[in-house]
Amino acid sequence: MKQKLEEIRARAREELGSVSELSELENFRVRVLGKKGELTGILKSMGGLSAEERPKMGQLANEVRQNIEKMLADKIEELKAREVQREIESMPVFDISVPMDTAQGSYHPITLVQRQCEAVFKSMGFAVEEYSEIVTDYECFEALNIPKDHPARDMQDTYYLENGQLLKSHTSAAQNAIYKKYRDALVNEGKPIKAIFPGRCFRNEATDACHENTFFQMEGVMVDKNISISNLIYFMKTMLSEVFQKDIQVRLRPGFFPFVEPGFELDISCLICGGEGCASCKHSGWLELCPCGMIHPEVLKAGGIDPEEYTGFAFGLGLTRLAMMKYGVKDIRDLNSGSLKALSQFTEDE
Ligand code: FA5
Repeated sequence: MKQKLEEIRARAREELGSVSELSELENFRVRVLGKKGELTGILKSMGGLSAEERPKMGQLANEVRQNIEKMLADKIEELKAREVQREIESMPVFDISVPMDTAQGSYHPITLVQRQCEAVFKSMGFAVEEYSEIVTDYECFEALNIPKDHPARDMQDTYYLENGQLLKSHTSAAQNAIYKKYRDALVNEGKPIKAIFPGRCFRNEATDACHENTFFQMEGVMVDKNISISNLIYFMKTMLSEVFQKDIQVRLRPGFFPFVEPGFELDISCLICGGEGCASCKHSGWLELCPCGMIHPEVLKAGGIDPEEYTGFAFGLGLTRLAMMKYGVKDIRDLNSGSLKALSQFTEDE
């Protein structure tokens, strides 16, 4: 039996050495290690051995089995690596020096308006900040004066991860971190906090011509001594006139957000229908674009800023809707469609 086992091991080594296709290995496994395989057959016949011989042969048989399993696993690895290598070698070689003969790509309309807004705010001394798309409940709600069970959460149902974090439903989720980042410079050096932070937002909501479940906003905050609503209005006006490069009709009306007091809705007259009413503006002639307001004292406190000494404004510009208005895109869903035919029309400024 010992000899048979050694023979099986030697033959397995030889056979595996010559296999060159992964598909052949399954046949080998069934033939040698399978239920009716050679090795299993030998194990079954061990009943006929003497009590003295049995444990020795049992040990050797196990050893041989483990050896063959290891050789098989190594061979699978080797052949898989060879397959990947073959695939890499069969890929077309890209020569970057060859002139392009196909149409050039173009920037997404949202990227274009985001860059335009960033340029406007940078020129007015605002820093541009980036913030994670995955945030904590504290950042997205609690730090913004929206405690658990507050009805304002219903408007911003989002997608939750198993660890309790969530995909941010608005760029306001970065406010707390921004205040903490800049408060020392504000308090110790008297530098006002001026920052914008564009980002992707997610909401669990039904989509229509002006609502997406994934869209972009651009938050802006300014905090200093004696900041008032007139500062807020000045920056909003400047941003809109620079982006649109023409007069557009806006209206400011009261709006409720737990993190500002007072709060406003800033709407623009729909540029798709000229204010007559259409699907893009839910037939109202106006599109909610940029809610804003004076930062609530509780929110400043959560960011480590004394509301007795400092005030500030915040706004949450709907970048995706701004792109719709700027480029005359009637249905917001086209912007996420990935349709190159639709999106490649927008090439200005780059
Ligand atoms: C907010 O998200 C507040 N965080 C904005 C804010 C910031 C208020 C700072 C005050 C101070 P709201 O849910 O209304 O608010 O969204 C703000 C803007 O984002 C909307 O006016 C709209 O332009 C855009 N927006 C909101 N939901 C969607 C959506 N589902 N699809 C596309 N754009 C949206």
